[in-house]
Amino acid sequence: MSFENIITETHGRVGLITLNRPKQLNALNDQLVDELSSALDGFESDERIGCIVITGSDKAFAAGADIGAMSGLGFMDAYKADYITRNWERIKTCRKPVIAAVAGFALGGGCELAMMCDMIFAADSAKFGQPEIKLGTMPGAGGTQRLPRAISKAKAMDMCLSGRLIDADEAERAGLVARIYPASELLSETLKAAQSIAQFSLPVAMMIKESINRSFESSLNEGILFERRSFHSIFALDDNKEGMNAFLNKRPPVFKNQ
Ligand code: DAK
Repeated sequence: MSFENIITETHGRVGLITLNRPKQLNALNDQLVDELSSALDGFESDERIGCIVITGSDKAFAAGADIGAMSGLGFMDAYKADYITRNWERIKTCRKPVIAAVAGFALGGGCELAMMCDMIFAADSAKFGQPEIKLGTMPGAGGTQRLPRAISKAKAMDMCLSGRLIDADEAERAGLVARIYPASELLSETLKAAQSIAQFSLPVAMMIKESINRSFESSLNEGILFERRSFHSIFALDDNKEGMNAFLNKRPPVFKNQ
């Protein structure tokens, strides 16, 4: 498929999606979000892909929703069109692991997009923020919900109410970011990490992701029960036998994703 606002590539078992509206600092409009959703559909259904990376440019992962496109909207326009919602949800429902590789600005909807991914690797140049309040609006794609879960109520309130940006170090200290790399190494290191995840058993990786995500939606006891049943079911996989036999025979495992 050809896209106008994103670029897709495959690197071994990794699907790479690069947001590509450089003149608008990758501001997110309907078309970009539709394309992102189609690209995710493609990588999800491709058995050769085991992990997905979403990235932007050196200057911006994404500087938020497209303010020009939003500025003319009335309540009824946004409500009737279910503004942005439908395809944003596609990222949330992705079952394969997704890493956001963030350099430069990740603001507003851009920060929310990064948080919808399973983890964020940041360049030392990254800046995260929810500056919507400065525009007379509020986070609308999960910022008020995912930030407090990721970084505490105090930091979430600070970011959303002051609109101030935090750098990569502060984001890592707060727990928003999993790893930081020098900007020039961000993509290569992220692809390396993604390759490493993608060579493990895909059903096992998917069950780990599902189980961690379940922890946000359930009590501890229910979550542990979910984890235990998933763990039990993994004994049915050929990959489970392969992983353990390979260890016992001192050889690398060859997973077949079944
Ligand atoms: N939208 C549209 N264009 C943008 C943009 C944005 N968010 N951010 C930057 N641009 C454009 C600029 O207008 C400029 O265009 P030209 O003037 O060259 O034509 C170009 O990108 C370069 O920007 P600057 O000249 O401003 O570059 P600087 O380096 O000086 O500053 C900056 C970079 C990122 C600090 C600055 O551009 C900035 O503050 N941008 C706005 C950031 C922002 O406020 N973001 C939050 C937007 S509100 C929802 C889901 C999500 C959302 C809402 C609803 N639903 C599910 C319902 C999300 C809302 C938001 O994200």
